[in-house]
Amino acid sequence: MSAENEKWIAAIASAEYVKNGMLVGLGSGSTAAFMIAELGKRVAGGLIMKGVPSSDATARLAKQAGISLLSLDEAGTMDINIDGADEFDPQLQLIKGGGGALLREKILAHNSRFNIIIADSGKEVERLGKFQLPIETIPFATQTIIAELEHLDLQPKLRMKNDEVYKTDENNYILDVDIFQKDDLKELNTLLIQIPGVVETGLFLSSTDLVLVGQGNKVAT
Ligand code: ABF
Repeated sequence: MSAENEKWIAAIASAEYVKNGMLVGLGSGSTAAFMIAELGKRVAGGLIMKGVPSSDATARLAKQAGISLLSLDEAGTMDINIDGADEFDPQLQLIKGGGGALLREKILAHNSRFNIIIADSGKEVERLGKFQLPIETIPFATQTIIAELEHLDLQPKLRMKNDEVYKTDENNYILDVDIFQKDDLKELNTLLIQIPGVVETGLFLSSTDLVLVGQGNKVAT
C-alpha cells in the first residue's frame, strides 16, 4: 500500500473523532489536506464544526472545502487538533515543521484539549532525528544562531526555496539541524529555545494524545 493511501486512511479515521459543535485545529501538510477534504465532505453532509487553521495554505484548503474558520483569538481553546508529523517515536514524541508551519502548529497543539497525529507508516521511528529538526528563527539573528548551532555540532542549514531563503507564514527563517546523536531531547529543546532569536523548534515532546498511523490498508493507534 502506498504512503499516500496510508495518509489517506489515517486522515479518514481522524475525522471520526470530530463531533457536532467542535472547534477543530486544522494541521498542515499533505496528510492534513486529506483530513480537511474529509471534514469538508462531512460538513456538506450536515456536520457542524469550526476550524482554526495552522497555516495560510491550510486556511485556503479549508475555505475551499467549505469549512468555517475562526482565528485563534476567537476560538480560544480547541476541542481537538489534528495534524501530520515528519517523525514520531514510541513515546509519541514528534519532529514537525518539514512543511514550515511548526510555529502555528505548536500553538494550536498547546491550545487544544486533545491532539491527534495522522501519519503514514514511514513516519514511525525508534529514535527521532533521521529527519532534520526545523528551527524557526528571526531573520535579524539568523547568522549568529547559525554560528551558535555549529558550535553545538548541530550542522544547521538555512532552508531555501527556489534559490531564495524560505520564509514562514510569520516571515521568519528556518534552520534545519541534525539531532540524531542527541540523547536528551528535552534538554536540547530547552537549550535551543533559550537562544535569543529562536522562535520555536519542531520538537513536540509531550503534546500528542493519539497517533493514527496507516499501516498497509489498516489504521493502527
Ligand atoms: C505538517 O506537515 C508538519 O509539521 C509536517 O512537517 C508535515 C508532514 O507533512 P506530510 O503530511 O505532507 O507528510 O503537519
